[in-house]
Amino acid sequence: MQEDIDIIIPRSHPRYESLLLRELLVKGWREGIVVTEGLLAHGRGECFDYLIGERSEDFALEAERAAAAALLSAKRPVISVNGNTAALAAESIVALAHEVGALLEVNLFYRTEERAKRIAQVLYKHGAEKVLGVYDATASIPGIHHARGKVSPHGIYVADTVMVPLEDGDRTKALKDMGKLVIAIDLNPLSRTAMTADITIVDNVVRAIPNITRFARQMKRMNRSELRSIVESYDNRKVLSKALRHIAERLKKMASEIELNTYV
Ligand code: PTJ
Repeated sequence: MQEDIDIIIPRSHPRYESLLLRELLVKGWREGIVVTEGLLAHGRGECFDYLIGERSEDFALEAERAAAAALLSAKRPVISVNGNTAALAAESIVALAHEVGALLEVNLFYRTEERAKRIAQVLYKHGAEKVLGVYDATASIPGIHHARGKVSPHGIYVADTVMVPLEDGDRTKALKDMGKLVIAIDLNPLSRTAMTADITIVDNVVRAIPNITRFARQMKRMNRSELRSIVESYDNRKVLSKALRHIAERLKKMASEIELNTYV
């Protein structure tokens, strides 16, 4: 895959990393893993990442640390996987699930049984031992109608903590209404998901997942009450506010530099 992409985009291209992600999404779309709407969602994410500066800022690291503590101290943690996440971060998401002892579940906004199977295959290919949500999506999230509310009765339905990369606000709220702690990964700090989740990671999923795994490794020796105190002292409103301030200040600085012709 990397080789195929190298033919299309030279590594010397200044936007190589960003274009690589785009190509991974397109490949996932061609293979029936990513839904067409997922390409649009990625474009929105790209734009916010551009404004943030395409790096994991302090507000992201703070949320990623809290997410690691929440997953490690949960009784039944589940990581939800959709098309975009499978295309961009299958390997690292399997590694994270392994590190924190979470279950992996395919949960799709635009659900088809065929796509659910394909996403599970991608996860198995990257070393997942068990993937829920394909043949056992027999429970429903209360208040969410149609196939997008289908979950496993052994996974998301009974989880106490659910991590939802690139989720929609509706389901985030419904999961919270079920009493679950919700961790979202969303580059848009203004999205309904970002505003509704308990822990919002404003970072690209490709950086966020390995960062959470790294924090989890560092926290492995902490006991449950130490981990819970990290989660309880975490303030999502402050983190979202920091993300917005970062974007605003960065844009102001760039505007001044452009005016003075010092922007590079
Ligand atoms: O595979 P499915 O059927 O579950 O569908 C997945 C999508 C993403 C199409 C579906 O969940 C959807 O329509 O999502 P939204 O409502 O467009 O929200 C996606 C959010 O993820 C937006 O706020 C984007 O800014 C954000 N986003 C996009 N790419 C990334 C991202 N956040 C983190 N990392 C990214 N790479």
